[in-house]
Amino acid sequence: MRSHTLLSTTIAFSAAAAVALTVPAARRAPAVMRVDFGKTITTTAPAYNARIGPVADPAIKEFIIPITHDTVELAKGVKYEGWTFGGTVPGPVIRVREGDLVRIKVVNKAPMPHSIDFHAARIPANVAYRMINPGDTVSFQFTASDPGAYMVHCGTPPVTMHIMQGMYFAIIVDPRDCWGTKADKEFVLVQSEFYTTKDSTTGAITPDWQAAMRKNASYVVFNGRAGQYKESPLKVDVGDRVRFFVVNAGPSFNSDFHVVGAVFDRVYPDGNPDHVLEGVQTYMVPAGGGAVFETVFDKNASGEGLYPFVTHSFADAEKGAVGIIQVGTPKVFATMSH
Ligand SMILES: [Cu+2]
Repeated sequence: MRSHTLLSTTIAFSAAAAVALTVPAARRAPAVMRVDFGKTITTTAPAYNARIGPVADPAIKEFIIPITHDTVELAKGVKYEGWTFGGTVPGPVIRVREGDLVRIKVVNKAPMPHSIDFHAARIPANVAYRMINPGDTVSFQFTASDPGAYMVHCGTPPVTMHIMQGMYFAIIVDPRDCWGTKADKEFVLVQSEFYTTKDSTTGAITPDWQAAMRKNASYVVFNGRAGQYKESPLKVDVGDRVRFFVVNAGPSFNSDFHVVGAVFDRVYPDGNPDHVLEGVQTYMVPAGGGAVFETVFDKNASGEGLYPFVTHSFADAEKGAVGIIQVGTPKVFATMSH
């Protein structure tokens, strides 16, 4: 199982910047950042890396995204044959800036047709999002003109099946003029559901289409695995302003995002800072939507301690959509009700 972070993106950009410095300014080509999600590999253990680095500077960003069928883990010890972008569920995070030219090349290395659908793009769907047969590629580009936190997914029918099998990831479009606040830590959380059953002969965990049609989820998760951030909390420091990019991949549930023990001083529906809300307890991210949440873990308020994050639709939290934010190094680990 593989995973990727923007760390490698940042490294790639640093190398490109170093080269650019040696070229006379008059002849310098626009800087291009290239990332191949088949090669930039990091770990998913002990949890999918939710922390992301800042957006890279080059105004042209190219991404090569392989589609593969890979073994993933839906909950501790529960292996599953997922369908993926880049080998993990969710796939790698893409981070660009408003106004960037985004070039996408998707390579279908899986044994069946798939496709891709960028919610951040304004583009003819019949061209960019067409079916990609096994062994084929599709390439397109778009200008990221709308800041936000967006879903990317496979759009091959039945879409419910391709999403519940794991074919989604987040793209963040930073506003041209930044976010208006300076975050000390940033995390991406992609909520989604899995619908599974156990094969009576092989014992394998397999997709359950009927359960998906009844919206009877087996697991509801953040970043592909039930409860992973209960065992591996998201760690921040006392005093940090923390920005969460929450994308809801569905395929069918809303996400009622909430942090126990904190209040969001800012929420940007769709992730667009023009939509700012202030003083928010819970905000609903629809299936296929995204939002940005900010809070400060101030020492005089939500200071050192443990803070569960959940979908406040609690039947879904019971199925795995819950994690912990650890602020500082609390000495007493009390049993919590979440
Ligand atoms: Cu697909």
